[in-house]
Amino acid sequence: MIALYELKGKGDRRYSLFSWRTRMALRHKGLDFETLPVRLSDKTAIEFSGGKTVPVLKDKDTVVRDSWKIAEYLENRYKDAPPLFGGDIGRGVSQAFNTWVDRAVVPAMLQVIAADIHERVDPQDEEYFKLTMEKVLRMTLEESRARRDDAVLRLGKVLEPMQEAFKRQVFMAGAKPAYADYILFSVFQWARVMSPQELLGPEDPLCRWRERMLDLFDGFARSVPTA
Ligand SMILES: N[C@@H](CCC(=O)N[C@@H](CS)C(=O)NCC(=O)O)C(=O)O
Repeated sequence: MIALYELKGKGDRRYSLFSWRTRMALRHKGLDFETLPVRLSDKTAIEFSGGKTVPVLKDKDTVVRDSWKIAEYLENRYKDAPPLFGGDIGRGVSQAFNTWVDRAVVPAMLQVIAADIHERVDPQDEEYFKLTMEKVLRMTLEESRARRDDAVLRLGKVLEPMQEAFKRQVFMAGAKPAYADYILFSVFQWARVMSPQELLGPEDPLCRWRERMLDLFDGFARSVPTA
């Protein structure tokens, strides 16, 4: 069976946003998999991958690290299963979208939820998370909490184009969900699993899309431990 190495927080919360891209991609392809929890600060558990980040996917003798490379691997290896990209053009556009989400949406969300994540990581990861995160944020976690209202406004600005897009189409990929949806959804699932803040109002087109995503694969992403 395929094995997915991913982060585990308190109460068995699976909070790696990049792993959520892979989780959804595996379900999209109809592939069974087991998940192997690792701690953020325990790099020995994933040493075999040659890197220091999750997700790592192991499929028999093949080891792939990095969510984008995993998506490409699954698409190439499981050609007969439903497509994640829909051809070369879809793959190119999805990769560009992946980069934009990582550079624009992920940092904007992080500024909103960093302090909440810290409260829910594995206790043995708390110090490591605080040290690395405060370098990324260039402020303490306490300061980030105090500046949260501004961060929520900035996140709203970043997400505006997506709200417009969902007024015109039901999924990022069009009529049916595909990898582009899982890229954006992973950011909201990260927040859902690790932060009690409600970031989307019920009338927000993004909220309606997120509900559709949570319904996919028999409520796969809905039925996990959350904040
Ligand atoms: N580009 C990578 C990013 C992976 C990544 O940054 N993963 C985080 C967890 S969500 C991680 O493993 N960080 C390790 C660390 O901070 O030491 C991907 O898409 O897989």
